[in-house]
Amino acid sequence: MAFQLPDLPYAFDALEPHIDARTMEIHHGKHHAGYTKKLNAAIEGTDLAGQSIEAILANVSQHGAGVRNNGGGFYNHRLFWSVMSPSGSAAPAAGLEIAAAIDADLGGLDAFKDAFTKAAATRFGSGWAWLCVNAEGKLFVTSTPNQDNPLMDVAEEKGTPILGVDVWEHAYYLNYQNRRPDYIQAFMQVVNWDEVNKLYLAAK
Ligand code: MN3
Repeated sequence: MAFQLPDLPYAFDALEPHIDARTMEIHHGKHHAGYTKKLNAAIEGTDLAGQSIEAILANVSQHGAGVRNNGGGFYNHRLFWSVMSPSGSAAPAAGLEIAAAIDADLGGLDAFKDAFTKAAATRFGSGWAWLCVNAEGKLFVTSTPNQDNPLMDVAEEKGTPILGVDVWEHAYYLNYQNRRPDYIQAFMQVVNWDEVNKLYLAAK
């Protein structure tokens, strides 16, 4: 069964003014659709067809660049849409387990935001910054180049992503041009912490 481009869980303009509608429309309808289509083409007729995306990424070093780039692109954007929301916020509700974990593992919300923002701002060229859960169930912040992610066996730091921000220019250039830090700040205003908390509990 082929991988499917997921519907956006909100309208293209739902994240304005933080993320503009035209960027969302192109990003989902062209970029994510493209990764999904090319992933399906890369695995069609191989023993990867029918595997979960997580299983494919876990052994991605054994596959070609098409599987690495498009498999990562498929997974990363699917997570990205889900961790933003028009009802998102800059901080998790105090009662959520993720709030306590950020305090315990990362030294508090401000320290997390500094680390995450720095990881996103300093990723040279194209890539992603991540909040992840490691094998011991602890949170860590990291970044990866291109469409790589921490599920991949090629990643420097491995774990399960529960929050990710896309810092490819296609994610922000129409509205923010070269001002990546402004885009990162805007992203941080629309984080769907309920979803991040759900992903945290599932990964832990
Ligand atoms: Mn993208």
